[in-house]
Amino acid sequence: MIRVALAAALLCSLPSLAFADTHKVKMLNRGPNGPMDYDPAFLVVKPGDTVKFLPTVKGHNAATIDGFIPEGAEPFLSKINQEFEVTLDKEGTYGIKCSPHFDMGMVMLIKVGEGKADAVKLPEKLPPSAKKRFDKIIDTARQAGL
Ligand SMILES: [Cu+2]
Repeated sequence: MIRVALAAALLCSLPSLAFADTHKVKMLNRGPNGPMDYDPAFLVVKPGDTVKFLPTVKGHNAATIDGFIPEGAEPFLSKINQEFEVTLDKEGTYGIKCSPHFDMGMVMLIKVGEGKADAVKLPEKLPPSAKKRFDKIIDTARQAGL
């Protein structure tokens, strides 16, 4: 009996695993949004999906921005020039920066779960170029209906 219950519990948890996706993000010296860019710079993913950052061009990384991740989410910091994978479980908005190019506006947004770009609340303290890029990313996402 216990064995049957366990098997049922396992089966019930399988669908979410089976449909978890991996999303690739290129790190670039120049991208669709300008110099020092992530492509795409706005991602909508499901809880449990994985985001893979690709060192397409040398000199970049991906790190969470302090105070700009969902409550209870784990911050992360990848090494420069290295491919990096992170699985995002907590729903909400993740602000991502490239550590060496944050001041130049190399940032992106990942939305985990429901919600539109309009609902993204930017932190108050951001380098001006990062704020400008976020505004552009949100505007583009809004126009695309995201
Ligand atoms: Cu960079």
